[in-house]
Amino acid sequence: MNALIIVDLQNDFLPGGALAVPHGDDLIPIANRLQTRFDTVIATKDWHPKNHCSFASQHAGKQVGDVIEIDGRPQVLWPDHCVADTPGSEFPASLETEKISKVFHKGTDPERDSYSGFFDNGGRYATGLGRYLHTHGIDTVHVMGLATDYCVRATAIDAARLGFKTFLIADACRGVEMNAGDCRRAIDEMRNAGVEVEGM
Ligand code: VGL
Ligand code: ZN
Repeated sequence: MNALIIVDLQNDFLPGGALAVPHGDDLIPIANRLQTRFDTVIATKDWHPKNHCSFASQHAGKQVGDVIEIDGRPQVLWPDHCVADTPGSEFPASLETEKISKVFHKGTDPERDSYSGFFDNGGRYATGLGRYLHTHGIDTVHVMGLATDYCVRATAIDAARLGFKTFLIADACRGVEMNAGDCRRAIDEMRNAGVEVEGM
């Protein structure tokens, strides 16, 4: 069975938000249309405490865009974003949410970041998404959302690694593109991980 996974389509990632992804708002009508084609629709939300380690504000002398090391891995520092239970962490008002059967929150631990909807960046703690899909007999996932080069990338790669037949709906994703070519590279990495890229 098929499921649509909508990644991090939240106000803070839309134009005007704290970590705006260019043209992120294009995805609202696209998500509304795509949802009608799937029996199961799942969403992820970036959901941080206000002292989250990925926020530049938590590291003296550091700025947004700097890269530090957390747990032996490089960590990009972001503006404060998607703080749990704030307007920025909500779905946009015009997103249809009736068909979303479950929302998986990630990045909730102040000490670790989580780009993937399945695991934290160290791959140690599961969100429950993988188990949910298995329990519901879902073997195929179609991934869309924000941002191509971070959370979409990580979510699609983990889905493929976990053995789900995984499609990236490329024209239903938008990226941060901090460095030119980031989205292109992310798509290549997804392909190399066994993700089938459709819609481009
Ligand atoms: C994301 C940066 C920081 C994303 C989340 O949803 O792609 N990017 N937190
Ligand atoms: Zn985040």
